[in-house]
Amino acid sequence: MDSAEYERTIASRFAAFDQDGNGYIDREDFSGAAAALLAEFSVTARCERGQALYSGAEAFWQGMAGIADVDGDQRVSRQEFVTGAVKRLRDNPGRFAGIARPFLHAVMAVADPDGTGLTPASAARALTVLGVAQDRAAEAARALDRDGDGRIGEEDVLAALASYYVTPEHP
Ligand SMILES: [Ca+2]
Ligand SMILES: [Ca+2]
Ligand SMILES: [Ca+2]
Repeated sequence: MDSAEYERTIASRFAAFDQDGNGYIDREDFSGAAAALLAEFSVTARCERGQALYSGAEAFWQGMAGIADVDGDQRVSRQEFVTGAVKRLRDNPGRFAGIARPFLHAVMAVADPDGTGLTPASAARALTVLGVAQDRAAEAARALDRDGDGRIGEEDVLAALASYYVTPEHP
């Protein structure tokens, strides 16, 4: 994959972060995603899991801004996302996983209230709330359960996220 193609792939990920579709990734995209997830899974914002989700979302935003908000205007433009992602994450997908981890941990707690492990069905609901088309969400959720035991672990999600957002798929 040449570098222009890589940048196009990264640019296509932008829309997944720009949850409200206003052309920028900013704090509201992350807090809005947290609010939508809490509503979907009937978890209140002020309980422990709700608070963890909001602080995970804020940490994710701060990490994203630290990597990509080059001009410091508290929003990440498409160009900043492409440049930041290409320059700083291509060789280090683990860094991306690091900034996403608290949010993912909190999402999984919200979507797995009894702590028995995240099911593909719940993961698909979470992905749908985050804007993934329903059939693609179901497919992606099934793929997350790599060993087919009906449960999805945090490492499964982190690995998939790093590869989805940062590393382009190889043909
Ligand atoms: Ca936005
Ligand atoms: Ca900016
Ligand atoms: Ca599994």
